[in-house]
Amino acid sequence: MFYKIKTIILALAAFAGFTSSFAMSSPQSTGIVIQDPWVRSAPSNAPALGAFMKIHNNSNQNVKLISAYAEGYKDVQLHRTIDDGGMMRMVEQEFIPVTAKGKVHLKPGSWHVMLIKPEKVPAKGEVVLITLKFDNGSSQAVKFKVRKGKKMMMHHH
Ligand SMILES: [Cu+2]
Repeated sequence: MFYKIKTIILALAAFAGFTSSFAMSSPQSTGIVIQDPWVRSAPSNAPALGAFMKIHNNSNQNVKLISAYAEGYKDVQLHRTIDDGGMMRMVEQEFIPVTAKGKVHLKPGSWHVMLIKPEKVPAKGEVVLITLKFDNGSSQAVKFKVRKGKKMMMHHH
């Protein structure tokens, strides 16, 4: 019994060691970590698709997401949805700021990456590779999974 527990603990320790070394060798040496990247699924004739994620900035410097690129789209823009006197409107942004030791949540109704004029709208479950460029000189290619968006608002009758 004692041996069994010891084996499990050793296995856990080995696993923890593996995952932490894995994290260190990934391209996040700049301290920018992308979490939960996803593209909202859309009808096959959709003129644009929204891409969302959490950007964590573990560095001591403010950074800006300055551009995004994906093959198969006419343009990829940085957007923010704003409340313009009760009208929700998307406005193109020059950058998306992420404060030092902070994070920004790109989500429907807020900051997002806009994939414009797809050659072919990706289906649910497919992956869109988007390259994100930051003003600290780093860039990373991130796999965004296409999935259904949560319902954005409830209608009260
Ligand atoms: Cu948009």
